[in-house]
Amino acid sequence: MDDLSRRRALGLIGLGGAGLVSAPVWAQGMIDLGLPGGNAARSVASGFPGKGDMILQRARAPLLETPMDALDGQVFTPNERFFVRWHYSDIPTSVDVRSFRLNIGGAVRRRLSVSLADLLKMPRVEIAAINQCSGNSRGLFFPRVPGAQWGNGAIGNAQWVGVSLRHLLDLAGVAPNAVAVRVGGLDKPPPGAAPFEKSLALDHARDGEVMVAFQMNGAQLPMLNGFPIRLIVPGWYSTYWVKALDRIEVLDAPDTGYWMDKAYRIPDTPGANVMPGAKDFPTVPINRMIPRAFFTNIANGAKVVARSPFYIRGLAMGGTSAVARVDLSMDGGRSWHAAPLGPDHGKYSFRLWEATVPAQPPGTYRIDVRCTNAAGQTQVRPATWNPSGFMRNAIESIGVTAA
Ligand SMILES: Nc1nc2c(c(=O)[nH]1)N[C@H]1C(S)=C(S)[C@@H](COP(=O)(O)O)O[C@H]1N2
Ligand SMILES: [Mo]
Repeated sequence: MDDLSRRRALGLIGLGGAGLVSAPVWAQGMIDLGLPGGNAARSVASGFPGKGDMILQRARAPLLETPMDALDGQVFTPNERFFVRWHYSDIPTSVDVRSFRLNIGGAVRRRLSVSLADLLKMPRVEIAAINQCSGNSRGLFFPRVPGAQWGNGAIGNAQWVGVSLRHLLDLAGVAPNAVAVRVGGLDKPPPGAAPFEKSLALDHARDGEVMVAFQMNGAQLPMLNGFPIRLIVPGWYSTYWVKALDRIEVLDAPDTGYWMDKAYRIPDTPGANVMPGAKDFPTVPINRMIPRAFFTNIANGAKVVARSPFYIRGLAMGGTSAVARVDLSMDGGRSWHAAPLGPDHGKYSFRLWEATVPAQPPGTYRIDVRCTNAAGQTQVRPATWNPSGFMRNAIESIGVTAA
């Protein structure tokens, strides 16, 4: 799965020249997550079932972030390095695959109770899709916001195989007055709290892309990523990607549950942007993802050899449209240069980008990366802001010192 094994010879991209930026300017773009030793020194844990080294945000309920090196050089994120996020600590630790049932009910002609054996016999769909937490990169928001202080690693991409939600809804027969589809999983709320349930508008649920997945990168789902089945909502933030899915309920009225009505809402403004301190703005449930690009083989503060070209690469995503281009700048965004892209795995997948930066004299440089999708959406500076730290789409930067 190493796209770079197919790497073609690259020309030097036209970066540099007037690209020298003084340290104080680029330093403003660098935000430290405020942990001892800086971003690179966050604690790493390897003791979680099915997981390798992960950045430990919280042990219970688990919040495990993917280190950038696990995202480097490949578009599909290995299952054992895929990030983990649960809200409630009572999560499934084992599932009896023979007695497990996915129940489908509510506004349907007939209720269904589907075994895993039944599910595996149904027609399959397959899609490459990025799973990204709404709060990915929240730790980079400024002014700072409360919540899990994710760096850029609350994201992963996988090849998913499963059964389309439309197929299951057709088997149950959706009632004419249905408007939405609510899903829930095996994790349990503490007394008095609402179960973690999310819903999609009926047309979205029936678009043929939303699926109940039982396979992730050719293997069964890791327990912590929702074994035995989870919802996949291509192009949408992962709050909708309900794990350990055990119930689907067709609703004849909009979902007014806590996790749709109160949580995971964004300002109803372009880019979900509000002024820090703003209150009482209208909100909508978070929904489609937007373009992003990341550096994966080089981090802020990297040292490179002066007067020698150096190779940089990373990943880009388009959100709900394909990655159209990834551009780099070394003059603070005055000029942009297209980076060559790796193979296309579909519009919901990561796409690899790479570049060779021409030799630079000794000094400190800022490199910016920006993705634009086929619908013309792109990344911005200054960064947008909202009090939940959702939907970051700032142009990402790293500072590099050539010496
Ligand atoms: N059952 C269940 N599904 C869930 C959640 C949860 O708490 N319970 N969290 C959601 C959120 S907010 C995220 S970011 C993703 C994380 O998916 P992952 O752990 O597979 O990376 O799961 C989603 N699905
Ligand atoms: Mo999330």
